[in-house]
Amino acid sequence: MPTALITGITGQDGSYMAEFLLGKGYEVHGLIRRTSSFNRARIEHLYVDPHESRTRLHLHYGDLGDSARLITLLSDISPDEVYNFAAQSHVRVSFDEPEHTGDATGMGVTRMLEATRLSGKECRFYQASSSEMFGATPPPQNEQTPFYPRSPYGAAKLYGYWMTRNHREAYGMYAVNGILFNHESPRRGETFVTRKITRAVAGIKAGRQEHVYLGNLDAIRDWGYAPEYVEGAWMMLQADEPSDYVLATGTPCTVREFVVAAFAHADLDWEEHVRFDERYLRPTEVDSLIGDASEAERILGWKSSVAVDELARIMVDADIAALGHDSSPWIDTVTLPSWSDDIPGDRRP
Ligand code: NDP
Ligand code: GDR
Repeated sequence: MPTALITGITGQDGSYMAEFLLGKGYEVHGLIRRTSSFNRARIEHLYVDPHESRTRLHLHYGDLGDSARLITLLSDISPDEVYNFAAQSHVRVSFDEPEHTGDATGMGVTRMLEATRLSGKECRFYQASSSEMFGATPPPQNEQTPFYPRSPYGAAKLYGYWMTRNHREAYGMYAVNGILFNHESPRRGETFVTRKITRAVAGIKAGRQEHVYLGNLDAIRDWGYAPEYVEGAWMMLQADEPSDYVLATGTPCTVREFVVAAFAHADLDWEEHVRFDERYLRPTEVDSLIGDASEAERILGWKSSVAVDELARIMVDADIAALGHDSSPWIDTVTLPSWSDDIPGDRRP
């Protein structure tokens, strides 16, 4: 049974990856942060009480800021694959918290790479790199495109990208960068623009709110469906040779076009409900990201299949359904297990 460690398992991608790997028969370990209230809704449905039956999902407290903890965990778990999804992942927030973003999103990668290297085991390493690294470089963007980050987040990801490449070249590690363009789902964080829009559509439809405040509607993004992208990340670690790949749909869409699609799906007139708030503008914006994922298709056989209009419909439907039974949109409330262990970091029986 292969063993994987996922950092950022409580986030969108980490939760889909956990689900995907458990489905493939992996033993899955996840790094979680200690928080004052539970934030495990995205993986709640995967939880099995270890007191009652054997589980292949194990959670461990830790933080990308804590090298000693990471070194101990990596040598203890000794995984075959590491998926480093953990990061301060919000671009706008990175302008408010540039130092913290540099530490978690940038230096955190080095800590994970070093902990993996020092564990002494042959282990494949996936780094969640980002199309934000292309920043101001015009589209289409692929693996050969020069980088020009436009935010503290983009700069931190670029550092992580190069550290990953350097570990591959310096130490012969199987360490790769997935340069992923935006990918969304009903599990998307509520303050990223697609989810903010689809939640607002659901709220307006239900009569719970009247307006949603947005920033730049002209930005162009290449939005895909997250479950397909985590499968692509896994495929990168199964290839014969380590290499970096872009994953994208290749289809441009403005924020405004996403708004139109989401509101239209709920039979709402967006112009009656969308308002502008300059607080959502960024000091430096990334105007246009459109990926060219032909290398991933050629070498890995990966190709996205969910188009952006369908993505908007999936997300609106999930948010409307969630409002109907007042729960998270990805959880079936009837089958919900409850967390009972207060020491999820403990792997001993
Ligand atoms: P999320 O914001 O949904 O999840 C981020 C995860 O990282 C959460 O589990 C969070 O934990 C964890 N985390 C944050 N800081 C730390 C830390 N210091 N130590 C340990 N864990 C930490 O991100 P996504 O799932 O959307 O993205 C996954 C990764 O892929 C991120 O690195 C992101 O930057 C990158 N990426 C995402 C893209 C996208 O479109 N989604 C595109 C390209 C790259 P907690 O729940 O406790 O906050
Ligand atoms: P992004 O995603 O910055 O591309 O980073 P986000 O959804 O935050 O913004 C996309 C575009 O929408 C514009 N926008 C708004 N954005 C937010 N969040 N809120 C608003 O109200 C709003 N109004 C307009 C933004 O200016 C931007 O142009 C995401 C993250 O997942 C990163 O971690 C990841 O690396 C990149 O995608 C690829």
